[in-house]
Amino acid sequence: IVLMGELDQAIECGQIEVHYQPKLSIAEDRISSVEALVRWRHPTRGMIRPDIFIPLAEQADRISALTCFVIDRTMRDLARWQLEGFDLTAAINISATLVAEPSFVEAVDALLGRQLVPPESLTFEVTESATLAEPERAATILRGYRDRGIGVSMDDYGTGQSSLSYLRQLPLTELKIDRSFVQHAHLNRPDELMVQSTIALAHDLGLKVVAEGVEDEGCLAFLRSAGCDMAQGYLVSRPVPALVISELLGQRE
Ligand code: G
Ligand code: G
Ligand code: G
Ligand code: MN
Ligand code: NA
Repeated sequence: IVLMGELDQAIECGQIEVHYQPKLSIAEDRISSVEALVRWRHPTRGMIRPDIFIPLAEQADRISALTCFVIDRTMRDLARWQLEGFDLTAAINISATLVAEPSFVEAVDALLGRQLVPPESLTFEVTESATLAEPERAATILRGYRDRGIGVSMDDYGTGQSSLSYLRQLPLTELKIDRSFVQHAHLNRPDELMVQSTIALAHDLGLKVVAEGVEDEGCLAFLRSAGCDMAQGYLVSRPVPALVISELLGQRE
């Protein structure tokens, strides 16, 4: 919590950085999207991971300000990539506490109002925990984002309590299968079945499917044969700074 006293200043001083991890469109064999992942380059503590400071920011009521910074940074970087001619979208992680927060919608509207990128090129990634606490409230707020054109993705799918039939009630566009199921899906039958059936059911619901944690070629080949739409993981790239994304996109032209 001591850290939180420094957060606003850290944002102003440029200590908060946004890195991006690509999502590979499997059928097209190209990077079609990136996920924004925040980092804090602290002057004395070194690089602080989001798992450490995101929960603190949530508790200290700073998560809205931090997320607005991440969205702003992402929109600027994405606008530049789109100007360079790349057909790219970007995803931002939205904490459970913000999904339940109607006032955050107004902050998002202010950011969209600057028209840096079309809302259709943004996706919000939310977790099951965000929607399970108060499903109807979450569905209403997420519907508002969908109405504005923003995509909504269910992150870390499979680790929570929800079922795909429950997910049908949420206005989702995408489902991300958690890496714990993906990593060994080409090596182990139960994980293979879990991934295959999740892809089939998600497609029945009209959702795009992203496999997280793809670390080797065998896994990517399995996902391709299973009809998975996108792959994310160390095989494609670790999370990297915006400049490295430009290089990756340029290399593959
Ligand atoms: O690569 P990595 O260590 O960055 O990510 C760790 C976790 O931090 C992930 O679960 C990711 O969803 C979360 N995370 C990263 N950036 C953000 C952010 O801007 N907002 C929120 N709420 N979570 C984030
Ligand atoms: O929870 P979320 O999926 O939003 O966070 C992504 C986290 O997963 C980050 O910490 C990121 O560094 C990590 N990650 C991304 N790709 C891989 C991968 O292929 N393998 C492993 N082990 N971790 C990954
Ligand atoms: O050729 P290269 O070493 O970049 O590819 C590594 C693996 O990542 C390949 O097997 C390929 O399937 C996958 N890949 C596909 N598209 C991309 C991309 O746009 N960037 C990167 N880094 N890897 C990609
Ligand atoms: Mn995510
Ligand atoms: Na995830």
